[in-house]
Amino acid sequence: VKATKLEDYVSPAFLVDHVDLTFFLKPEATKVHSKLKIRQNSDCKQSLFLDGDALRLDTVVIDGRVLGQDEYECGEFSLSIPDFPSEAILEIVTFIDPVHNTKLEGLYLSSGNFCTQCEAEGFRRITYYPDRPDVMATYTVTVHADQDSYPVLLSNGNLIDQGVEEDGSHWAKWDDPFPKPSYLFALVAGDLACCEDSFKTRSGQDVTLKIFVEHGNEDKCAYAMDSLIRSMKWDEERFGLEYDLDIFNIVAVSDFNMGAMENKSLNIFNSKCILASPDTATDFEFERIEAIVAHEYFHNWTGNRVTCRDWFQLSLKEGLTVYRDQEFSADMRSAPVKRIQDVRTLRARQFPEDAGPLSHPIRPESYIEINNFYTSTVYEKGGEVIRMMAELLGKDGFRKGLDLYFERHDNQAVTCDDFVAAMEDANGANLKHFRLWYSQAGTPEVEANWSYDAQEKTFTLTLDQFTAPTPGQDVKQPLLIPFTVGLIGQNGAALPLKLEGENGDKQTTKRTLQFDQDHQIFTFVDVNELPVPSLNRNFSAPIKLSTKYTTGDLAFLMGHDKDAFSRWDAAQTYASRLMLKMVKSVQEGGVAEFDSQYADILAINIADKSLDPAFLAQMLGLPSIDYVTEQMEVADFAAVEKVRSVFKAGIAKALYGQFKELYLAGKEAAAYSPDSDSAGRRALCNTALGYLSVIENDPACLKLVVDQFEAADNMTDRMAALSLLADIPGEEREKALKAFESRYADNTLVMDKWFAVQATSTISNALEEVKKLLTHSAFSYKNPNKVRALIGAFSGANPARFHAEGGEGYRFLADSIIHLNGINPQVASKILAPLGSWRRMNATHQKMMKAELQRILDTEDLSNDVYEIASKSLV
Ligand code: BAL
Ligand code: ZN
Repeated sequence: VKATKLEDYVSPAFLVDHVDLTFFLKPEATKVHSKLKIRQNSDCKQSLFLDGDALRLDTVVIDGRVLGQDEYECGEFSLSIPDFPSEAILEIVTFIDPVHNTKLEGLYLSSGNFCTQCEAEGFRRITYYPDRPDVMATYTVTVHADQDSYPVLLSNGNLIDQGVEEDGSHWAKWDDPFPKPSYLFALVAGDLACCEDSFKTRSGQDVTLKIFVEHGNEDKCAYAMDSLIRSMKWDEERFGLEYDLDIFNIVAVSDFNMGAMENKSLNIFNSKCILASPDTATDFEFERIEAIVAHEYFHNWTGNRVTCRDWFQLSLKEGLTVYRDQEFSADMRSAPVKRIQDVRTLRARQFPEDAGPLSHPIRPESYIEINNFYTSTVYEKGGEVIRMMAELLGKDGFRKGLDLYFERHDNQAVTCDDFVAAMEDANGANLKHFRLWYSQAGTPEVEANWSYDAQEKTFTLTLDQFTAPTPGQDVKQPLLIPFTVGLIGQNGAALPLKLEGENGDKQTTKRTLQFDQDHQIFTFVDVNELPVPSLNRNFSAPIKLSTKYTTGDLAFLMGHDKDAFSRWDAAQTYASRLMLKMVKSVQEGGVAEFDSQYADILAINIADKSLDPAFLAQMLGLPSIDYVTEQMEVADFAAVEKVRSVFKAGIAKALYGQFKELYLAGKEAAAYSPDSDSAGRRALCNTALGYLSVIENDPACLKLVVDQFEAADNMTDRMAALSLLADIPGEEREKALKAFESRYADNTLVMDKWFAVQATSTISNALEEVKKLLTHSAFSYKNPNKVRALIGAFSGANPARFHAEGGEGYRFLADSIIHLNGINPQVASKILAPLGSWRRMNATHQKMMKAELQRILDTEDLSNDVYEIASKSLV
């Protein structure tokens, strides 16, 4: 198996100026006629090389002349034509088989409708083509299909013609005037309902907005449409970016490998990222829909108008677009809560990835299968890298850099270096050292120490950074870390921050230090009292911070830090520290005793009426099992799960009265609305219910949960109650699961939640239940959402059951991956990661996990996707 390497990049030998595609859609044998206007891109004569996969070649024609079979070479994954003219029209006819395309890459059928997914390398499964992002062409696409079965025919750009044939078929012709790489090509044909709205751009252009869904789902598009309109307006206001065509279409499909895809003017979405109604979607899902609709729309500029030169540059468009959608959500909702949620996700997904066998820089240097690099590192850490640049250059400086980037590179395929160069040149800045974030993998560990000199009135902050070796990178350099700090005085006031040697009277109480050496000392002067430092405020850099905070300091920050993120983070640090102490005690044969001081500080937060309910809900949320376990030398998920539940019960008992009050007050709130404030109130109310639910031997508390489940008028409250009940064995649990199942049996997306809630349950026989559910009529290995909801949720979000003593969790995951390898390799390799965490386990678990990885590697016909992740995980 051959790896593709960044250092081997060469520009394409031939370019394509225009693509003219004609499709005759048939489920088993779709005919694709491709007509390419090609020209040579280099001086030396070369063969024309085209990518192809799972295609049946029919004819090849150059400038009207049909080629004989000896005039080209057709391999399993390529078509090459020697002595290709320096300019020519190449026509190729191929046949493809969409109905048997279970990989869901290229053209396939979902619920009887044709749709495509071409990123990263799916276009080669439609026709022979130089399938690489630096070949950008304009496209004209004509789609022919049976009119009754497929009344809606869509492709990129504008509809320029359509007609009906005598044989019952009809056709539509689409033209996209913007040059684009093949990965942005899209086609949809089906029997779909449509919701329509419009948007006037700030320069007065009317844009028709359409969302196509399966019939019966028309009532679940309103939130996605509203999110789209708000995204379009926000991008104009914040970044001066306007939409550039008369039509913007979104299609929601049930079978989709990703969340959504930004094809030019024809976004295709996983239906779970579009469809929402109060009865079917939780607040979390409404929020995710808003973010993903925005993300895909924002790609129109950051990704489509300016795209990637090669797939190593994926973070050029993904990191930047993640940053943009995060900023959008922060403006639409509570910015501090959004930041906390994003950091939670980064810590839960990216930090473990960067600490494990699959660690890679945000701009990887080598891959076997590019699908494996749509990772949390490329996306979320990539977003953090952009955020750090914005922090260093300031809001206006960042905007100037982005303006220059578009001015220089519109309609081009470029690199991450081009982006950083635009940021530098627009600001007269030097980001040479900062660029290391693109090439160096691993999460930097920063240790902060400090001392206060009461006589000199100086506060000395000493920072050390260290990044552990990662695969292929033994030696690490110090990074430029923007480290935002504040000093808090004894009464909670922000103290002025003046560094030694600085002149002037300018007083600032928050500043970002440029920390760029292994070891660095910052001395603040004129500090009139002993402060508590607030560090890496708003998570200014994606690092792991260790400090010498006393528990008193942490309690103080939890009550006084004006930086909401750091206030929350102090709670996470404090709670983890206490839990780890309890784990140690349990492991040494003692008992896990809850330290009620922690509850006392939470009580102060609950009493603080100035706190936004959504933020208070975050303050009350405990660190996850994974987050706590990650801080152990040898992971012991069972012990952490046990201790965490004792810790939670301890808080619940200590603050019983407060939680009851919070809960009852929350229930009095106004009628349901999906808006951010209402969602925040529900989050707080359900957090309180979560605590009440763990009070043992209190039928009144259990009744609260059951009553909420039965009386809920929205999915957030219903699901919150169901997930609490799912952890409490007994009759009420079974009754609720049955009721939910019969209520939503016809709603495939809601059934995913029903699968996931059982897969992540803490009950002891969760795995047996999961195995039984594999035979449930609503489950299908062919639907990625189902696989992720049941198998992915069990192995990725139920750590204590997955790492069960006997290794049955590992065997189950390996069996599932081996089965899925033959159906959908992309989905199979995406759920493999938990097996790669063996290094952190004890010897017995290590052995079992490695044996399962080996069993996967021994599978016949192993896909490149699975091979790459399994082999790297085992090394
Ligand atoms: N480009 C793949 C889906 C997304 O990141 O928007
Ligand atoms: Zn994206």
